[in-house]
Amino acid sequence: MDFSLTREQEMIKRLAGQFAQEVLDPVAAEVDAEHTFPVDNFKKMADIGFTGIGVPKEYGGSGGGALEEVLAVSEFAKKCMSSSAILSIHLIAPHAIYKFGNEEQKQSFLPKLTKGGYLGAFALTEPNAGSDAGAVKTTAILDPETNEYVLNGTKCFISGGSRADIVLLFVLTQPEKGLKGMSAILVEKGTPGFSIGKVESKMGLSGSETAELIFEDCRVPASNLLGKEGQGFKIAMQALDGARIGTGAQAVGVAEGALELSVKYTKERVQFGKPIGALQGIQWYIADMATKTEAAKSLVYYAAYLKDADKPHTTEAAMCKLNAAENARFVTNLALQIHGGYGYMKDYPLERMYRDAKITEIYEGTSEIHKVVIARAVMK
Ligand code: COS
Repeated sequence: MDFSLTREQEMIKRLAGQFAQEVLDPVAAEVDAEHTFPVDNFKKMADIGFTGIGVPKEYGGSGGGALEEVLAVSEFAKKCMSSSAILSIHLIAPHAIYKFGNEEQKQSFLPKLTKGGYLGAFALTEPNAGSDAGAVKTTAILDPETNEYVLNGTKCFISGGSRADIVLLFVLTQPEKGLKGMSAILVEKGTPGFSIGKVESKMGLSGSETAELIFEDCRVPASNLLGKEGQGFKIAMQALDGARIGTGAQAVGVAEGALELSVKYTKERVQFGKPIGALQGIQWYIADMATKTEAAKSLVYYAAYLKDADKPHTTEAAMCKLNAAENARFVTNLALQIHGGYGYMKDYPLERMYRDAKITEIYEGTSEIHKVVIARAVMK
């Protein structure tokens, strides 16, 4: 069993770490305070090739797979969770197109998403279809005369939705069949009948704008159907299997970032005549934070390894995401506690990391849903 990264993977990790330090860190607080999508950060990610991770070079991608994605996403999350989430969520659409798309769709959409600076979004959730993803109500009915799908319905809580150029949308093409009538369709920004509704005000992850997407008699060419009619639910679930590894990576990254800050602070902060790191109570905090984060990272890497080896990874993706998300909350909470009053102030990044970390227990499936997925597999 070899736990080491290859030279290329070490290089990606280093490059992503440097990018996070030089590009993301300086604007992370501002992105959070202004609640704005960091357009420049995303364009720079595209210029370097981060937005094409997991897609072969022939389609404008940068190659690599789930582990390379994990490395980049984690490094970003150490400094700016919003930017890390933007990358991780963006990658769902190109990965799904690469896996399920036909050659024409790959040629037409992938280069834009991998290196062209186009942002992708994943639109499954609806007001009444959250954890119960099969309860989607948005319809796409084929008009045989024009060979277009006519879309009607509303998606909500769509990460990056207000900025996305290409939306991977889940709809019912045969509403009478329920989730077996679900299909995946690609919708481009600017398509008549497609508009942005409410942009949410959130507790954290403020740079990753979360929006409502509204479809009113929106006509999309039938050639934008990804895979076959009726395959939508499985495409969504498989896309989420990958996305959950990405969320696990975000959670590991934010925990690592909070731990690094805490270690530094415990050496600098003097109370009772000595650095607080000399106090055993603080050492125990640091030991727990480091051990649990290392364990969370191993599980995320393992799920990524399974995905890259083309092995079943639904359960491990759920496990790694569940565990890393719980750990991110645990570690950012302790990191804030170690920083005391300073940690609670907006002058320090701890309170932002604490707020941002919470979302990893909710999006791409709640912790409770992951327990359902895991228990079903274990108890089968
Ligand atoms: N990969 C491939 N196929 C899958 C799958 C996966 N990971 N998970 C389920 N399926 C298939 C099943 O095999 C089943 O196929 P058959 O009918 O051919 O047997 C079909 O999909 C329906 O599966 P299931 O019966 O398990 O569906 P449920 O309605 O019980 O839902 C959960 C399953 C709860 C796991 C699903 O709804 C889910 O993941 N919910 C959370 C949604 C989510 O993460 N939302 C966040 C969106 S992005 S912020």
